[in-house]
Amino acid sequence: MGELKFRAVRSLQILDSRGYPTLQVQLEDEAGRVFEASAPAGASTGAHEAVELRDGGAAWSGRGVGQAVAAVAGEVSTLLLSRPWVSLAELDTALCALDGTENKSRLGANSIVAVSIAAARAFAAKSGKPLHTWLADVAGTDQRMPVPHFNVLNGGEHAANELAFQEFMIAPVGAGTYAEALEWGSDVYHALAGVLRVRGLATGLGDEGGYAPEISSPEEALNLIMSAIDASGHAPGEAGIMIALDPAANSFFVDGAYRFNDRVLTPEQMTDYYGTLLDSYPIRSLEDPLAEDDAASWPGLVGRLGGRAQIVGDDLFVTQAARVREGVEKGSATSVLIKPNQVGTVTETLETMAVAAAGGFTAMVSHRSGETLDSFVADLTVGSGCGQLKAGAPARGERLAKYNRLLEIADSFPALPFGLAAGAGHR
Ligand code: 2PG
Ligand code: MG
Repeated sequence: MGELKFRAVRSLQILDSRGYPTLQVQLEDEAGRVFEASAPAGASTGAHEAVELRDGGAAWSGRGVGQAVAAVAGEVSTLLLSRPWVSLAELDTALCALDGTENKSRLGANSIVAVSIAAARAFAAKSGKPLHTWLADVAGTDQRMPVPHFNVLNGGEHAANELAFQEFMIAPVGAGTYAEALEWGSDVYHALAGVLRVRGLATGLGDEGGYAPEISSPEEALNLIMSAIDASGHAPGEAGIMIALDPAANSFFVDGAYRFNDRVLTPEQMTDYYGTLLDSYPIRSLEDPLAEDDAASWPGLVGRLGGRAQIVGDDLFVTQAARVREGVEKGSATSVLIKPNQVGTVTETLETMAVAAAGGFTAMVSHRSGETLDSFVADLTVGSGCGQLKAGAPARGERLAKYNRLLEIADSFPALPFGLAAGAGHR
């Protein structure tokens, strides 16, 4: 396919969807084509994530990315312009070597992920293929349109309410096409606003575009969503709309116990509690049901609930192949959440997905709570064929950048299959 040569590397501090600085990168190839990418940022981050480079100090509350911008304009640019590149794997490996740390802390995972994604776009363009198809070729995977998981009700660290669980998602698994799934999700999202208004609850939004009403218990949230599904005219369950939760349990695991509302639960009691939720609601997926510091309790939860719902590790695995491999061996989960900026490069992200697939785990690709208009995760989801994406509510530009990109792909490639991949059907 020939070599890729760059002739310019540019970087810029921009603002993300929360109004905090992040990094935009542009790579210009020898034909003068420009490929852009920008880094997302999490709020509920895992302890083992690759590390962002932030300036500290008083400006921008310490969140400026001037050093990261300078690193890309300086050292990274020198590397990228120094020679032609045969593959993204070669370029990503060289980026990691230039950084030289275990956790990308010297150049910053924010710099590295933006460069890696922009480079992936450049390689795809050179091949003459759309990004998702090029990614599938590199990974050796079959493309698939995903079931979108819309985060319609926000709590935890993504909202100012008292709700401990972070994300309440709806998954239109019964839709026939991606476009139909988006329509059903939009229907429920708008119906939920109506349900909240009728009950006198606020319809202000959390960080990911879901509503953030002043409620505090998971059951209240689930009941509101069930009412919204009903009001939308769609059916709850496998033929219609299922629910997925990301409690992000790290945030309420304190001194060895899960503490929310008036509850103080041991890991076993927390597992029992999820069992009662699975009995009462059509929940298909539980992400970070337990804390990363409580890793020893995960296999027990999988043993008891893993046949009834997909158990997804986010903070537990932080998109890192070695951690997923360990999780497969221990039976800590049945699925991995995939966020490219948790590991740093596109190549490492694809490796983690390959390890998950080889171990019989499913995968769900994810945005971050702080986002930009970059839609890379949409192409990654289709190219990897994992069949599941979560990118927030079906509202707000930075979330719709991903969902609308999927519409474009579906429109251009109508023969792509839609739905959960084999093995992801733990309903
Ligand atoms: C999560 C994510 C994305 P954050 O916990 O799954 O929804 O949140 O980006 O804040 O880590
Ligand atoms: Mg999560």
